[in-house]
Amino acid sequence: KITLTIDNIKTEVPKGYTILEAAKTVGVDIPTLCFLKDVNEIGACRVCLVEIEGARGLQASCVHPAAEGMVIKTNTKKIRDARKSTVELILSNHNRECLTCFRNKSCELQSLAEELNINDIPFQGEETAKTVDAQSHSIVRDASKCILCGRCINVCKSVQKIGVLDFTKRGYETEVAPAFEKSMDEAPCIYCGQCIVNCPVAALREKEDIERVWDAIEDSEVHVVVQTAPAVRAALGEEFGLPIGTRVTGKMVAALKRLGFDKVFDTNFAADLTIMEEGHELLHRIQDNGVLPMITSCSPGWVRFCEFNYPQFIPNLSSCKSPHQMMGAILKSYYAEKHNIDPEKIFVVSIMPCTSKKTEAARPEMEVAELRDVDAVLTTRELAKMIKQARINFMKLEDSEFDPALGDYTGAGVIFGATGGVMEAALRTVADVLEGQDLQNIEYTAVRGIEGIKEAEVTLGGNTIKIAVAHGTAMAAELLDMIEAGEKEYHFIEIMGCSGGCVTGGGQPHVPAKVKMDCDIRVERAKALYEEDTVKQYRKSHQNPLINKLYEEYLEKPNSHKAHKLLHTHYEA
Ligand code: HC1
Ligand code: SF4
Repeated sequence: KITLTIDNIKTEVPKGYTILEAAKTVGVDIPTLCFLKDVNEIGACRVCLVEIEGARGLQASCVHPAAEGMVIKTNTKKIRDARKSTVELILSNHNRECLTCFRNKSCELQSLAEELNINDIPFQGEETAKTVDAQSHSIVRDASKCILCGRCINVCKSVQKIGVLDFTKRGYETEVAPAFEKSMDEAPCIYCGQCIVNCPVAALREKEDIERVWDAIEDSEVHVVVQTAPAVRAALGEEFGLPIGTRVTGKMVAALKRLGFDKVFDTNFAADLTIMEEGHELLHRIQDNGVLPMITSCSPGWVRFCEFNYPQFIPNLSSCKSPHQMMGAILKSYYAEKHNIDPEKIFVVSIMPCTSKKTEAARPEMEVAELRDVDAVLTTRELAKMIKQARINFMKLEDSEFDPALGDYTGAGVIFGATGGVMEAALRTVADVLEGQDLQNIEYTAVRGIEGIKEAEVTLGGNTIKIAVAHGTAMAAELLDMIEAGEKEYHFIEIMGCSGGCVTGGGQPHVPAKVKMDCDIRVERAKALYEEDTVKQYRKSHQNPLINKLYEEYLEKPNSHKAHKLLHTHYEA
């Protein structure tokens, strides 16, 4: 432990703490901009400057280690002036169309300018033509908004181990972009959107699709169905000022009904359906010497990562479409028939915590009889925008329920949104099938949580099933490398493209880096889902009465010919 004084407050902190961390312990809040805990700790922007008694010049507190006996000041005129000049310099070369900016009111640079009382930019920096790349289905890169903080570069490189983005060109022309002036679309980008959720400004954002959805709602000829992913309910409330981890299922459904969707269903229903299909696919692969380990394929970011970087594992991917795609296929077949609606007149909207889902929905494989499974994918942030556009007072909404036709879901479906959730849901079903009974012990805690790769061995009906769970593509790579090297062997693996699973997907509300210093949003949002699981009447997918009805009336049995046609696909190397 070391003792130091910050703004006249004495404190004791563990060795190895930076000044920024030490200040936090006594409630002294130093502003930052490029800093992103554990990811971008490079002291580049020099906003977090502090004065250390006896040291020459001001020091970047996010990288400077705290030392025994230090006397530190964080709020003197010299410091305030230096911080102000730094931010003025950044703003002088920034596209300052704040009023019409995507990140207006959620921009970390804007908040900082306000805090530092910057009312004027005393000089205009060099203006260079900057690229806007809107070529992909998922992500828009607008270099005129970029402040070169490097957060996205390091998230992509170190958290995801992909490295699509880097500094390119030089001097005033410097941009953060894929190499060789490629579009994101031509680079091996998996569209996980982790760069977006960690961008302090609007340099990276999702490709919006709100207008197309409004048009569909407006068209009285079109039957517009919306479905919500499990993780959306765990974060949407943040857009309306609720604490991180507040579950808003009922209000979310009420808002969707008010927006004018004809039917509001839950992707969780289809998550239950996925478990039926995937659970049986696993049993068949084990019984018939199929390709093992089988790896989940519901995270499109992970699927792209596999296609780009580990194509040798493509045969291991489950042939199941992801839940929201399955839902689309069921809506345009079973549901259309049952309710006598022309499937061509059904417009399916998926509200997802994920930016990669936009590209997934556009994949050529994701259609049946020339009808797209899903017609539009909106992120959680886009849904919040629609609610605000419609001037709905979210906080005053009475809870509402999903429409009954395809709205029922089990606790197993809900936990899909957190890392380990798909595995746990699958085990609940596979265990009952193999044991031939309704098992009471259904909480597989070994696959929960956010620490590294999770492994377990479960003995079911005399069979030992070896499983593993990885989240974030860096961890996925580590796991696949061990399997390739023959160091590990499994039957079933869950991989999600984002660290923490869907709850921290690239389409979720922005959380400022400052807040992320004290709170692990992966943990808080996941809690909201596990809570919902415990209050559901049914907690195993095969107990969902609507799922059983769907098989009885239409699909016959899991992995039937019809189920294959609608709910499965295949990926090619
Ligand atoms: Fe997910 Fe899924 S859990 S992929 O993380 O399998 O996006 O939430 O909707 O489709 O159910 C995302 C979340 C989501 C699908 C399901
Ligand atoms: Fe990297 Fe993901 Fe951003 Fe693509 S979307 S640049 S893979 S962080």
